[in-house]
Amino acid sequence: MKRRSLLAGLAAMLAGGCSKLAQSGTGTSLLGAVEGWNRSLHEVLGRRTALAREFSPADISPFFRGNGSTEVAGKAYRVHVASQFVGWRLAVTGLVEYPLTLSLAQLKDLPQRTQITRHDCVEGWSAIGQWTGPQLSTLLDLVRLKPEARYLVFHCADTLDGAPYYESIDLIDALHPQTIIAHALNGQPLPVRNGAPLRLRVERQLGYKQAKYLTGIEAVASLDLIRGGKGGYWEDRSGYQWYAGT
Ligand SMILES: Nc1nc2c(c(=O)[nH]1)N[C@H]1C(S)=C(S)[C@@H](COP(=O)(O)O)O[C@H]1N2
Ligand SMILES: [Mo]
Repeated sequence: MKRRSLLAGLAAMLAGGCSKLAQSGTGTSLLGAVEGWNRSLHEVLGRRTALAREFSPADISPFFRGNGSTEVAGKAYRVHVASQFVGWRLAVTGLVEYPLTLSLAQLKDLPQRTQITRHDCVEGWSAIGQWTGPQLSTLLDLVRLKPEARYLVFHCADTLDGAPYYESIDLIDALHPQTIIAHALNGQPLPVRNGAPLRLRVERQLGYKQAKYLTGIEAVASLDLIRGGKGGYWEDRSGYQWYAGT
C-alpha cells in the first residue's frame, strides 16, 4: 500500500472513529496495511543496520593495493607526508551545532574501533584489511547534527581528471557502528596509496564509497547542490549507484 493512501486512511479513521472502522472490512485491511508497512520498514532498517562480516587476523591480505588516486598531487601534501601529518586537519561543518576542526592526534585520542573487513572494488578485486579509527558517530556526538541534516558529505584532498573526489552517505550509515574514520591499516598509519592520513570506512558498501585523503565532513539537508548533485565523484560521472550496498 502506498504511504499516501495509508495516511489518507489514517485520517479517515480519526474522522470516523477507530472502533467503528475496525469492525468494518476497510478497517481490518487498513490495520493490516499499517502492520505490513511497519514490517517492511523494520526489514529495511534491519538490513541497513546489520554488521558487515568481520574476519580474523589470519585473513588479512598481504598487500592492500591502492586504487583510483594513490597520492595527492602538490607540494603541500608532500610536506604533510614528511611531517607525518602533524598539520593535517579534519573539519566537521555544515548543519551542525558546534563545528569542529580536529587534528590527527585529537582523532586518535577519541575512543577507537578496530575491524577486519573485506573491501570490494567494482573493478573486480577485493582485499581484506584491518582498519582503526574513531566511529563517525563519536564525531557526530561532538558536533551535534541539526534536525535538518540528512546526509554527510566527505571532502577529499585529491582530484581525478581535475575534479575533487568526494562521497556521501545517509544518517543510517553515518551512525552504523562499523562506520569509522580510519587512520591506520593493519596496525600502521595509513599508507599514502590507501588515503593517508584519514579515510572513511563504511563497511556495508563498495570500494568507491571509501573516501580517502579526508579533509572535511559536511552535514547537509540535500545532495542536489553538492558538485554534480548525485552524491559522489563516480555517481556524478558514470552509472555508479549512490547506495552501493546490499
Ligand atoms: N579520495 C579518493 N578516495 C577514493 C578513491 C579516489 O580515487 N580518491 N577511489 C575509490 C575506489 S574506486 C576504491 S576501490 C578505493 C580504493 O582504496 P585503496 O586505494 O585503499 O585500495 O578508494 C576509493 N576512495
Ligand atoms: Mo573501486
